[in-house]
Amino acid sequence: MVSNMEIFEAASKSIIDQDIDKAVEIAKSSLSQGVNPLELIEKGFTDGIRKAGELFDRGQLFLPELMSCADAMKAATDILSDAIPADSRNKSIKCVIATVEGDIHDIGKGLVVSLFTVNGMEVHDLGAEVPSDVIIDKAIEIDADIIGTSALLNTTMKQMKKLEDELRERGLKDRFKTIIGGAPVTERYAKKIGADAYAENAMDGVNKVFQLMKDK
Ligand code: B12
Repeated sequence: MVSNMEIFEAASKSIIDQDIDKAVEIAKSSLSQGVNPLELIEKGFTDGIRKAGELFDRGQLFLPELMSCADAMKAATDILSDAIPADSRNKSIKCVIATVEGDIHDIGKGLVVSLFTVNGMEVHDLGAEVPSDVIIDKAIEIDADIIGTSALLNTTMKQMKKLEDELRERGLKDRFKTIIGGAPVTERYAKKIGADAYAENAMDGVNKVFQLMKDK
């Protein structure tokens, strides 16, 4: 019998090895063995993509290889996200989610969309590289409660400040609660720019949204 720890390690390795078939096989077989899909995403596949990022950082992995790692990650997490049990109690919470302008990273944002959806929220996923005015216009159109944005680059996190500034300029700051996330983003940065919450990961995001809705 293979332990969960061994499965997480194999999942992580499949991403670093850019082995899409292996990643899919691990996702499928783990589900049939009753492994918690969220735990497998966090402790297995996410660990792998972060390690791949470190190798890239040290020049030991090139961009096309990192892209193959990302493809394997997406294939596995798509399967696992579909298997997370859904909760339909929070349909009244409407969210607009996007990766900010100039930033193509959408894996983390995709997990946020999946977890918000399975936790019963109505999620409007605008994709990646989305300008702040487009995000705000969509939030107005659907009468959103929450605007969630993701940034993975030091150079694009300033788009989150731009969004806050635009909300203030348009007199909309009190109408929507904002939540931000992504590797370079911190709680401190959220406070500095006036975002309502920061989330370390997708599940933290779900809990923070519930908290924001209580305070609303
Ligand atoms: C995969 C990856 C890519 C893939 C992206 C594929 C895709 N479709 O997303 C590819 C290969 C295309 C890529 C491209 C680039 N990348 Co890249 N990439 C990564 C890598 C390895 C992993 C990111 C990831 O998917 N992590 C896994 C997910 C699950 O984690 P996450 O994104 O952090 O999201 C979680 C939380 O942060 C949180 N969260 C995130 N967003 C939000 C939003 C909300 C609302 C909430 C509630 C929560 C939340 O919840 C998520 C799930 O738990 C990182 C390294 C790293 N450590 O982050 C580098 C990294 C981000 N990339 C980097 C760079 C430099 C680039 C490029 C500029 C490279 C180049 N020279 O072209 C380009 C970017 C081009 C552009 N304009 O955007 C740098 C950024 C440095 C910096 N700080 O500015 C990093 C840190 C790598 C490095 N160490 O050098 N990249």
